[in-house]
Amino acid sequence: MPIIRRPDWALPESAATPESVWLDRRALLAGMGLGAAAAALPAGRAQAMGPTPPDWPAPLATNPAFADAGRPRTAEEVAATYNNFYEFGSHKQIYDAAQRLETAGWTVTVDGLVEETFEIGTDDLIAAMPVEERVYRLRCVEAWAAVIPWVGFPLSALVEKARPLSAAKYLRFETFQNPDVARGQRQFWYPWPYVEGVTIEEAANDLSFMVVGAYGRVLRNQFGAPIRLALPWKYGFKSIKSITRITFTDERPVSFWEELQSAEYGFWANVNPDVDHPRWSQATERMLGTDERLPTMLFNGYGEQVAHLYDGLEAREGDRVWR
Ligand SMILES: Nc1nc2c(c(=O)[nH]1)N[C@H]1C(S)=C(S)[C@@H](COP(=O)(O)O)O[C@H]1N2
Ligand SMILES: [Mo]
Repeated sequence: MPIIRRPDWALPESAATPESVWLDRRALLAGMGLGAAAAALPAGRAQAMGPTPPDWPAPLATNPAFADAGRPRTAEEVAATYNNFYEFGSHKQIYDAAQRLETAGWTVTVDGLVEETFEIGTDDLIAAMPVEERVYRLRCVEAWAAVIPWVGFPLSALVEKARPLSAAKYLRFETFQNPDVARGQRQFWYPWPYVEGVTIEEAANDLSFMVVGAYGRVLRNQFGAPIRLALPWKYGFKSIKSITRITFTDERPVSFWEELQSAEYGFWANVNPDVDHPRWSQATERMLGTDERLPTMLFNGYGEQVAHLYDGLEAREGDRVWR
């Protein structure tokens, strides 16, 4: 794998965070200083990643099609201490704050253009779904990347269970809202709750995965417990955490980041090394836990499974397909 030296344009991730939408240049520079300080924290910090959840009950089979992500998997203590979860703060070390989220008794509501609306407990949902392990690459729009062994089930199985009407064209996902628990939600300038969406064809694609565990364990809160999405060919912000509602609709959902800054974060957000973010290059990515910059892959390397979903779309939507 070629290793690329950090070029001059490579902004630190603190500057690349979507939050810098709100910062003027002076504040941005101050933020870059803070980012450097955080990166220099002693290694011992990595041990504190919150309580250890129970192991996923055996048997847990790894899907052979997704057993090897082509790059070494990111160490659990690295992936679990560097997270985007703005409900708990607009920085990466939210693993402590996220422990305040109560996930016992969690339910997901499935509504909109379906034969029958229902609300189901995550435990009952998991019991009804074909759970397996898949090792997926994750590529954040901020140009960092990871390889994570998720536990979950195909979103297509949930779509089947929901029995959507033929008029349903999109799925709209919504995260919990509780500013008493998630202090980030007191930042009133964000359009809470976090919302994301996919087309029904994207949802039916085998890659779309509903995640309920990671690293062979029940999902840690900071990863978006008790249930989140993983769409490995799209920028990470599409992979919404701690889902409470899934609505089938004929209207394209407007996502959290799209509502904040549609020029930078669109609906499609497919990974592409050749289409830069307006404020930084997407040509390379830093693997978490390393200083290596590796080349970004088109569709994050999953083009064979998903490229056909976007045939002709670029002609209609231009580079929106890639942001
Ligand atoms: N509800 C919610 N989901 C979210 C986010 C968030 O802030 N809130 N951040 C997104 C972003 S930007 C990324 S890169 C991934 C990060 O997932 P990870 O922390 O499990 O690596 O979660 C995504 N899902
Ligand atoms: Mo992200």
